Amino acid sequence: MVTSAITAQPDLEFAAEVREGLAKPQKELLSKYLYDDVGSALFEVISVLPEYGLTRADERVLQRNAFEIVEKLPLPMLVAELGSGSGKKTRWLLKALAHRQHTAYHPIEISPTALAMCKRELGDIDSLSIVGFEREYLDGLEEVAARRKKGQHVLVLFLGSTIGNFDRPAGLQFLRNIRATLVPGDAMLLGTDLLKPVPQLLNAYDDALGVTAAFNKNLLVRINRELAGNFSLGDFEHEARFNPWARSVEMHLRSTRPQTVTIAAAGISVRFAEGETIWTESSHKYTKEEICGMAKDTGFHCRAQWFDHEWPFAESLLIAE
Ligand code: AVI
Repeated sequence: MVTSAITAQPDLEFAAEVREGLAKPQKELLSKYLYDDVGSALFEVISVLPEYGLTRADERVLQRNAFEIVEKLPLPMLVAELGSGSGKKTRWLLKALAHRQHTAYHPIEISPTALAMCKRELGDIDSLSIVGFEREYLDGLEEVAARRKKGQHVLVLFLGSTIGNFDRPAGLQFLRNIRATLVPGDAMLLGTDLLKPVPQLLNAYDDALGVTAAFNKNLLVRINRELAGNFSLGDFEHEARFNPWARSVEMHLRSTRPQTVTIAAAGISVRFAEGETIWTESSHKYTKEEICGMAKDTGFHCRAQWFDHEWPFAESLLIAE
């Protein structure tokens, strides 16, 4: 069962955030807008591309270590997953957990399509009940935490290195906000992509087939459709670059000629110089030690970590202090 919907006016908010982002000296669009239905479908394709090992690494670590992870969890517990996506990567862990206790699983997603997919994907697991929340992460988590019964802990799943899409200070603040909704002894399983050679990272965000380029450019298509923009797709190209100071891969859209773009519903006309870019996303990469440091700084301790060695990736079990 999927409960209620957000009733904000996304178009007004979208228009305001596009206006604000394109007025900055380094033009910027928020990465959350990459994920409309088309963007989410393209991301599913990215996750099976040979160049992009992140999602498969996440799944492998969870599949190989599911029983050991469950051994280390404070039971009984209910599970909240922030940004479940299709739910595919969570299957093994939920199966292992449902083997030990009847498990209430609460995927939290702003996309109703993802929630429906998740229910379809995981609906066959015995001793698992699924109640999804169509909410922003922290609002949804507060609702889930309020459902805990006496003596029950909460496990927060934040997988797929989604934390990497925050810059480092914002990532820390997000962990602090999560901690604030938990009580001591509650747990969080955090999936993070680890630093790897720059050429490998750049390939992962600029694949030969151009799926990531389409994922990035879809943001312009979305602005054209939803905000009456007139971006000409042929005049922008996808670019992935490594930022060594931020230790992140950045996605940009580069204007290939001087041009002016009008976005009627945002009430703006924006000039682009040749070569100027719009920054659309950052994916931060971590070391395993850094993750435990982040846990310590935000009110958790790192109880255990599991790794994938084919595509360096870590699953860290953090316990609220
Ligand atoms: C969802 N997120 C963790 C992905 C990442 O790797 O940062 C999104 C993505 N962007 C381009 N490729 C994948």
